[in-house]
Amino acid sequence: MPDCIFCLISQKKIPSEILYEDEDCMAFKDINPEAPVHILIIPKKHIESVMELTEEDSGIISKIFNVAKLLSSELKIANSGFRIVSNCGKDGGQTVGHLHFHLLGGRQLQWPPG
Ligand code: IU
Repeated sequence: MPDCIFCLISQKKIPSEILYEDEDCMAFKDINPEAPVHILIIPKKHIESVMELTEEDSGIISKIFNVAKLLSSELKIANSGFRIVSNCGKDGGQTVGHLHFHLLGGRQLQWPPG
C-alpha cells in the first residue's frame, strides 16, 4: 500500500527504532509511548486489521506472538507482566490502518482500558 505509514516504516522509507525484523514482521518503538515499554509489532504484508486476517496469515500471527515473547524477555518485562493489544476499527480505537499489535509494559497497567 503506497501511502500506508506502517508499510513505509517496514520498507525503511520512514525511519523508526527497530527492535526486531525478519522477512515477515517487524517490531519498532511507538512514537508516542503510553508505557515505559511500548512496541508495535506488525506484519510486513499490508493487512488492514484483524478483520482482514485469513487462514493463510496464521503463521504470521503466531510469529508476531513469538516476537512479543522474545522482546518481553529482552526488555525485561517478562516477569512483571505485559499486555498485547490490537485495536480494530473506529470504536476499537484503531488509528493506523495496517494491522499492529501493541506490546505494553514496564508499569502497572489498568483494566478495563478506556
Ligand atoms: P492504534 O491502535 O491504531 O491507535 O495505534 C497506532 C499507534 O501507532 C499509536 O500508538 C501511535 O503512537 C503509533 N504510531 C507510530 O508509532 N508511528 C507513526 O508514525 C504513527 C503512529 I502515524
